[in-house]
Amino acid sequence: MKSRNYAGISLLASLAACNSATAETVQKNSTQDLKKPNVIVILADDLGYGDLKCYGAKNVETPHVDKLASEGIRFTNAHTVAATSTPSRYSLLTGEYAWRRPDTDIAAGDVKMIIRPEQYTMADMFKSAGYATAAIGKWHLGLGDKTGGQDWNAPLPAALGDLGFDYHYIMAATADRVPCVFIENGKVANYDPSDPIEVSYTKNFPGEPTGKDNPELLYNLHPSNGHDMSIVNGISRIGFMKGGGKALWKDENIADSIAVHAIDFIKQHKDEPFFMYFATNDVHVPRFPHDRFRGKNPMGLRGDAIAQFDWTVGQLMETLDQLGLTENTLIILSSDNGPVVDDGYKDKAEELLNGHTPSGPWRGNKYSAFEGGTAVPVIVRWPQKIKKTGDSDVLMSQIDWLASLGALVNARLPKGSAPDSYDRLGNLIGTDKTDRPWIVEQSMNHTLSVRTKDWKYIEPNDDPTTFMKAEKIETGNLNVPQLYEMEKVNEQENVAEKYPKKVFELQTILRQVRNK
Ligand code: NG6
Ligand code: CA
Repeated sequence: MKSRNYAGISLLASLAACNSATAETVQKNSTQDLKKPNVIVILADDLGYGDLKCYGAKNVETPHVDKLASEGIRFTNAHTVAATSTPSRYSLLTGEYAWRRPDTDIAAGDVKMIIRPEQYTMADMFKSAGYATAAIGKWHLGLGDKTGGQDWNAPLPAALGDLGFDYHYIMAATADRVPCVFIENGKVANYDPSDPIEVSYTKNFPGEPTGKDNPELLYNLHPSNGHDMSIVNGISRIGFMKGGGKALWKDENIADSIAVHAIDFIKQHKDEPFFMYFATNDVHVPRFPHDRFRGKNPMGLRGDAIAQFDWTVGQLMETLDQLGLTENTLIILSSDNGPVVDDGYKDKAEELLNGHTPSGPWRGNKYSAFEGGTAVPVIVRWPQKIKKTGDSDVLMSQIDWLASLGALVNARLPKGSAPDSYDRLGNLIGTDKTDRPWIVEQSMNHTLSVRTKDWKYIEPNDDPTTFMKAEKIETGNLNVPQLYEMEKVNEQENVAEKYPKKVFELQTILRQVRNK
C-alpha cells in the first residue's frame, strides 16, 4: 500500500498502524481456542437505522433481533460503503470500494457476474481458513459470463462456486427484477423443463402481459414508479421474462425458502466451522410477506416485512441453540443500505408510518449522500468471546469486515486483495474502541463523502437533483462542498465556508484514497 503525507501525517499509514496491534492480539487468542467460530453475516435489504425496536422503531416488534443486540454489541455509528445494494454488497464481499470500478451500480437481473472469478472474496478468505461457505438469499451482483442473452436453462458459466462459496441458494437479482427464480449452485432451482425461461431487459416477448398494458392482471400491489414490465405472480417487475413454470418463486414464500435453506446448511455443517452470507429479501420491494405476518402492525406491509425479517433471524438463532452452536457462532447483523419508504409500489408504506422514522436520527435515506443512505444498524453477537455487551459508538464501515474477519480466522490475504479493507477486528468484537480515523461513503450518483467521528464532508457534484420526487428522498447533491459538524447538529447546517481547513483536510483524505 502506498501512503501519502499531508501536513506531516500519513493518513493511510496511520490507519494501517492501528491494524497490526489487533492482529497480534487475535493471533494470540486464537491459538488458545482450538475451535474456530462459525460466522454468519445477516444482511437485510433496505432496513433502516431506525427500523428495529432496539434502535427506537415505533409500531413494530423485533424481539429476536433485540435479543441478539442485548446479548452482544449494538453499534450506533456503523456504515455501509454505498447507499444502494450492488455497490454496497460488492464492497462488503471484496473489500474493494465499488467506485473503483465502473460496473458496480444497481445491477439489472441479466448482467454478467460483477465480481470476477479471479477476485478474492470474503468466501475465499473463509474457505482458505478451512470453513464451509454458503451464500443464501439476495445476490444482486450478476451471474454468468455475458450481459444480456444469458441462457437460464443451462448451468450458468459463472456463479458463486467461482467466488469461494461451496453452496449457494440465491435470488438472481432482487425481488422486483426478473428472472423471478432462485439459483442453486449455478442452476435454476426447481427448473421446469416444460416451461423454458427467457429474459430480456430491452424488449418484451410477444404476447406476454405487462404491468403497463395489463394492469387488470395485477394483484392488489400496483406500481407507483417503474416496475411496470413483466407480470410474475400478479406483480409487475423491472425487466421482461417468459416461462419459469414451477421454478418461479412465490413472493410470500421467499423468507421461508431462504430460512429453510440456511437452516439446512447450518445442520449439515454443524461439526465443522462454517461461514454463511445470509442476505434477506426483506424489507425490499415488492413487500409481500407471508400471511402469517400480514396485518400485524399499524405500518402495513413494510412493518409486516420487518416482522418477517425478525422472524427469520429468530429461526437462525433457534437452530444454533438447538445444535449447541450459539456460544461459538459470531453473528453480524446489518443492512445493505439505508431505508426507503415508497420504492416503486403502492404498498401504503408512507401513509402508514404513523410516526415511525426508518432512518432514525439521520438525514436522508437510501440513495442519499446524507447519512441516512449508509448509516445502518449493526449488531454483533459472539457469546464465547464478547462478554462486555452494550452499545458501541465506534466509527465503523463494512469495508473492513473482510480484513477483520480474516484476522479472526488467521487467514493470509493474498497481496493486492481486499485493497480497501483494514483489520478492525477489535472494533467489531468490542475490545478496541478506537475510532477508524475516517470512512468513505458512496451515494447513488457516486458522490463520495468522508466521515470522521466529528465531521462529514460531501464532495460537490453537478447532479441537479436535490430531491427524488417519487421516493421523497433528499439526495444530498450540491455543486459546492458541504461540511457538517456531526456531533453538534447532524447534517443541518453547511459550515464549509466557516472551516476551510477542515474541508481541505477531508478533501485530502478523499484524494489519497482515490489515488491509492
Ligand atoms: C431502483 C428501483 C427500486 C429498487 C432499486 C434498487 C425503480 C423506479 N426503482 O431503480 O425499486 O429496485 O433500484 O434497490 O425502478 S437496491 O436496494 O437493490 O439497490
Ligand atoms: Ca438495498
